[in-house]
Amino acid sequence: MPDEYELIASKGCGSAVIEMALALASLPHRVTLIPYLKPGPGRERLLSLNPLGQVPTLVRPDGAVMTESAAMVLHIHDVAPQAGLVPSDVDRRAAFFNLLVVLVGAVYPTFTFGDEPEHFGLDDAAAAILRSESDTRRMRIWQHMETLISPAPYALGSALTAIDLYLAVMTAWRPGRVWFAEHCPKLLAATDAAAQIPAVARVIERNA
Ligand SMILES: N[C@@H](CCC(=O)N[C@@H](CS)C(=O)NCC(=O)O)C(=O)O
Repeated sequence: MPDEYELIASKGCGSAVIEMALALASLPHRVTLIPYLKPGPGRERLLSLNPLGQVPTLVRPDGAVMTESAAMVLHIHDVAPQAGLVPSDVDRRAAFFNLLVVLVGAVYPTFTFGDEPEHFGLDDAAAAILRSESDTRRMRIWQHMETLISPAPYALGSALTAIDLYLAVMTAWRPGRVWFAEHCPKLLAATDAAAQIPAVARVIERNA
């Protein structure tokens, strides 16, 4: 259907952030679930749209393809500003931009290189080191982010933004909730506030 977005997604992946954003923005869309790492027609199509083979990959109603979640969030905000995915005042926007880029430019790559380190031509020993070093680096980044927010109840104040959507998805990943509860309780509090919103809760449920 030409009037809708197609989100190429995998269960439990960062595509859930964009699924939440599309739902909150009330934009017509369909979700195509694929096993993003498994050779086959789903991955072949993904690779034809996004040479990195990553999800989320978003096909816009006019057929244009977007391959970066932060760009998708900013685009969805352009199309549906009433959803408030990006704050409107200058100070909050500055904090938002900083956190958004930390999430996609610092946190996400620790998974890119740590999740399947053997894909980078490493032997078992080197792969184990890369995984453990990227896990350690991620914990440092989260602890830095913890100092940047004061949830009230959302990461940037009384209104939910796209930062909360990333937190709702990414705090479920390594090192997991138990670690966040001990080391980053503010990030977890913002996560739990976001999870109270029905559209967010539905996507979390579908991705569990
Ligand atoms: N910078 C991308 C990262 C997306 C990403 O790494 N997605 C993971 C799944 S959660 C993936 O596709 N990993 C496979 C790979 O990087 O080869 C974004 O923010 O959208």
